[in-house]
Amino acid sequence: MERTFIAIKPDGVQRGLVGEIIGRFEAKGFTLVGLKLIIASQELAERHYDIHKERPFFKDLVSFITSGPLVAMVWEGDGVVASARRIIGATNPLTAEPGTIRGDFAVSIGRNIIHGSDAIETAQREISLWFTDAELANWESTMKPWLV
Ligand code: 3AN
Repeated sequence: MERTFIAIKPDGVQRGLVGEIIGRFEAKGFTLVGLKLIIASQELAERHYDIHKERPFFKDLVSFITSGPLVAMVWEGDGVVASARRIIGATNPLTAEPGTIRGDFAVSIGRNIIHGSDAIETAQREISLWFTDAELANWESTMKPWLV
């Protein structure tokens, strides 16, 4: 089953948007398989954003992402990587469509509330960076017994 890595960045947590954002993924029908509130270390943040290390905003990006608690999550479902990107909206919140998370709640590219993996391979790399196998739920073996 396809999985993606989603992080509600420190600005989203500080603005009290955690419930709203999780609700959008739940309502869409994706399954939550991993969730934790953490303050990312410098090393973890630099590894996560490794692809941007030559960009002029890299230092600010790492300092922002390590500045406070963030909510790291793994969501599962058919087509979840691409669908989550559509739910999140464009990188620049000013051009993100209304109805997307960034379109509804943000104005600044440097404070755009949420991260979502951009491809299946990226998702696999990011999930193993942020979570151990033991921290991820295997819904197939538990069968959601509380829904029957
Ligand atoms: P996305 O998060 O939509 O995949 P990326 O991967 O291009 O976008 O950029 C990663 C993060 O880097 C963005 N979420 C944003 O916070 C930051 N970022 C991207 N471009 C800029 C920029 N021009 N100035 C400041 N921060 C940026």
